[in-house]
This record gives sequence, C-alpha cells and structure tokens, in this order.
Amino acid sequence: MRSLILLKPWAVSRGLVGEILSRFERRGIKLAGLKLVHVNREKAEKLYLVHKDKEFYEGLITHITSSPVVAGVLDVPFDDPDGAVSLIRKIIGATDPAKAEVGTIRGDYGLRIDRNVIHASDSPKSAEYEIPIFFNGDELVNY
Ligand code: FUP
Repeated sequence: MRSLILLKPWAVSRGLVGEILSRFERRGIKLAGLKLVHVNREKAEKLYLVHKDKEFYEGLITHITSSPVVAGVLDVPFDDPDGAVSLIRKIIGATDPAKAEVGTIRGDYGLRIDRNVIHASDSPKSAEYEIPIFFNGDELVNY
C-alpha cells in the first residue's frame, strides 16, 4: 500500500529530513518515490481541498508554499490498506505536536500544530488522491 508523505517547510529548513526519513526506513517501510519540491498554490489548494472552509486554511496554504518540502511515497508491504495507513499515522503521531506521544515524529520534532513538520495521507482513498498531485506514475519505483 502506498501513501504520500510531505516533510513540511520546517522539517527541511531545520535539517530534519534524514532523521524523519530514517524513522520509516528503520521500521522496514520502503520509499517508492522521493523529491524536493517548492509547492505552488495550485498544488497546495488541491492537497488541502478538504480544509477549504476552515479558519486555518489560508495559513496552511501560506506555510506549505513558503519554502521547499520533501515529497515522498511510502510503500508499506501490508495486504490490508487500512492497517498500512494506521501504522504510518502511528509513526507520525497526533496532528497537534503538543498532544503527540514522545517517540512519534510530531511528538519528537514538532512544536506548533500549524507547523507540524510532516503530512501523511490519512486513508487509502486520500493516498490515491494525494500521490498524483506530486508524482507521475513513472517517478514511482517497485523493488
Ligand atoms: P493531519 O491529517 O494529522 O495532518 O491533520 P488534519 O488533516 O486535521 O490537518 C491538516 C493540517 O492542518 C495539519 F498540518 C495541521 C493543520 N491544522 C491547523 O493548523 N490547525 C488546526 O486546528 C487543525 C489542523
């Protein structure tokens, strides 16, 4: 099962890319794709479409487009797609870094909910929607 991750602007600017990616690698989760991108407004609006009416929406768009992010596709070797998403969500931790357990990515490296260092797809359906925003099929590798 494949899921999108974005190491958000603060993860890149604070030099946490290697640390964060290693959390998934050590767990045995493979990368199927990886790139450094400066997200434009169009991609940001697509990614955060479900939050369009929330009061934090404009801040989200401004932040994600403010400086480069690392976009990745994780490949979890589970037959059960919901189980794969649950595992990734467990590794990243709760949305608000102040509530995320220590030992999770957000719990160890995050500080503010609106700057929470990593995005990951929250369901198999959202992974299917989100991956093509950042990757063409020929940029993803099976191995
Ligand atoms: P998650 O799936 O854990 O990233 O959480 P959400 O989809 O609920 O939130 C998307 C992004 O909005 C997160 F990066 C955090 C941000 N956010 C806020 O800035 N304020 C809020 O009150 C809720 C979410």
